[in-house]
Amino acid sequence: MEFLALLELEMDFSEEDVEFAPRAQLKALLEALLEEIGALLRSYRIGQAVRQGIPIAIVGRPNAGKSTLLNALLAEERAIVSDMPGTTRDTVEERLFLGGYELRLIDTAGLREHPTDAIEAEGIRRARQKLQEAFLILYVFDATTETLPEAQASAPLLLGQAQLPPILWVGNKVDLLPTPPPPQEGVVWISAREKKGLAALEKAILAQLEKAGIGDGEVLLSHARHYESFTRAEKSIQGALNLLREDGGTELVAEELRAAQAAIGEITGEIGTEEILGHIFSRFCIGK
Ligand SMILES: Nc1nc2c(ncn2[C@@H]2O[C@H](COP(=O)(O)OP(=O)(O)OP(=O)(O)O)[C@@H](O)[C@H]2O)c(=O)[nH]1
Ligand SMILES: [Mg+2]
Repeated sequence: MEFLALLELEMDFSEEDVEFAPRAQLKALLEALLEEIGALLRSYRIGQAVRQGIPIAIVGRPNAGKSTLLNALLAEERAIVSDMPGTTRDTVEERLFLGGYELRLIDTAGLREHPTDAIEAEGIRRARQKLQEAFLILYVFDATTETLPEAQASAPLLLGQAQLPPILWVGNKVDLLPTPPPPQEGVVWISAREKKGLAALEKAILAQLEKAGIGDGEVLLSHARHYESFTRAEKSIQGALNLLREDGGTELVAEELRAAQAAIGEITGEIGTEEILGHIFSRFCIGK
């Protein structure tokens, strides 16, 4: 606002050829602004998730106990559980409040290389699709049939994608093991059916979310309208910066800055010309 006021002033005194707005300072300011706006724009994905519920996908082989885990976390019998592999066919989504966050837990069809029928194949396709929007994957494996390294080795093929969100490994059915597995970094051992190890799992989920940049006290963009306004502000500021680098005309630079100000003003409230003029007259004594 201040620089815009100075530029306006320069234009009023254009015949005198004075520079009220130091260009190097203005460039540095615009560069800093671009960085700040860029960070805000990048925060939009997280901001939206925080507002709409953070998607967390529960995936793994058939019969691993994914639906049992969903029910245990929700403390209600939401998804059908059975000893038949391939019980969950479609994705099941439920909200869970945890540590001040609203989570969207997504139970999915068990993943396997060779589905037995077209419905199961479609369920697996949907499960893999859900991974794209998830912020975190809870990869559930049956600890009585697979070790952690085995689960980790087969997971990429089952998940079937290069780009994956962070994975939290969840070894289930420890109640059936003769001795409980030793604690290990990066894996949580649970019994979904006996509701054992759930507190540790919840803690691990929250730790992962914090690692992903959720809840570190940063300002997050969460509204599409704000995202759109900042995108326009970014474009105008970049435009002004390009002009300054090319020694573009003051009028054109001022025009871009006015546009940026108007875009930001849509969020903060209108920034009027009176304020700019107020700035001019509070700092300069203009007269004969
Ligand atoms: N002993 C024991 N059994 C479990 C545990 N968790 C799940 N089960 C059993 O394992 C079987 C499969 O559980 P589900 O929750 O339906 O498994 P799923 O991973 O959702 O399976 P799909 O939907 O077919 O992919 C059921 O018979 C559950 O009762 C556990 O912690 N301990
Ligand atoms: Mg299931």
